[in-house]
Amino acid sequence: MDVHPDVERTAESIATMETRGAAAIADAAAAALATQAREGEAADPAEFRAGMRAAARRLRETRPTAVSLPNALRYVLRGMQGEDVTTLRDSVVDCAETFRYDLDRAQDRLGRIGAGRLRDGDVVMTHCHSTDALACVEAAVEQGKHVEAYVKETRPRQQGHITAKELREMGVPVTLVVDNAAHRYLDECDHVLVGADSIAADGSVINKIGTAGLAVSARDRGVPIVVAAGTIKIHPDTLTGAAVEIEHRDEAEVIDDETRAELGDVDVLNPAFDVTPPRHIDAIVTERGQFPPESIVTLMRELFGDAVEAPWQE
Ligand code: RUB
Repeated sequence: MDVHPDVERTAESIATMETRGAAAIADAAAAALATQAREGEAADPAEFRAGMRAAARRLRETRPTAVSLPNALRYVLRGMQGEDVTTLRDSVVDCAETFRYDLDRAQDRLGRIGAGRLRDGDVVMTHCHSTDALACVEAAVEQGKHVEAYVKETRPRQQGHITAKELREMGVPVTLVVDNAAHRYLDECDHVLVGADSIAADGSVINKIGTAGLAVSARDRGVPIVVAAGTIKIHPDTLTGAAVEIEHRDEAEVIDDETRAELGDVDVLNPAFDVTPPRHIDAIVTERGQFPPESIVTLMRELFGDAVEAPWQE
């Protein structure tokens, strides 16, 4: 079944990482489902539902690791109710709008909770670019606290540059460091502050490759590791033992053609995410409060129950 061209464009933009970061991906996916509902051509309810499922499948296949994407699709498709096309359409559009509004509010709330951990004069170290993590710094700055940041550049795609720019816009003094320099500067930091793409039932945090190593270094230096992640990042499939799939990206992100020709026959691996075990994490800050990683499973059960739906399936 053909999906709306806007769904195709959104899927493409997620796959190529023009739209990136778990929260932004979830938001874009919900918006695309609303467009499919509003503008998709469906002669009857069965066709409408099939079109919505096809759109959700197309969006879901783009990137595997950020659970915010299937969680967004689940939320919107669960709200698809009605016996005729008009009612079905309105229900999806309403639900997508509510989802996007709640996502935004959740990040504001989470930011205020996370800001509570930051004291006037604190220095944070960041990895990659996380809107949830930045919401905590922004709220602290709004509360009048002076916060400074060491920003890891985050090879290979250098999302640290986005973080540096956004922190500067908040007036936060920024020092950009290469990833390998993190350990060297941790003694000058009061917190490591990162986001998450998924949180597993045991409290493991799946985030940009390099997070796990940073957490080990931070433990070694006695610097607390705070994960800022809305509950949309909670991965319900892990309740039943499923592992989170780690995305591997093209080697072209790591080496260019010239380097490839010089190096000859070498394998290049480019995993986009890694898994930080709960013992290396001090707190997970959500819009529902902050949790020690081991207690995330209770929140997960409360939010998802034990049965995880896959409403995009035929
Ligand atoms: C982004 C990344 C971010 C999380 C959280 O990886 O790892 O830390 O997605 O982001 P990529 P947010 O650039 O590969 O998408 O807090 O904005 O949801």
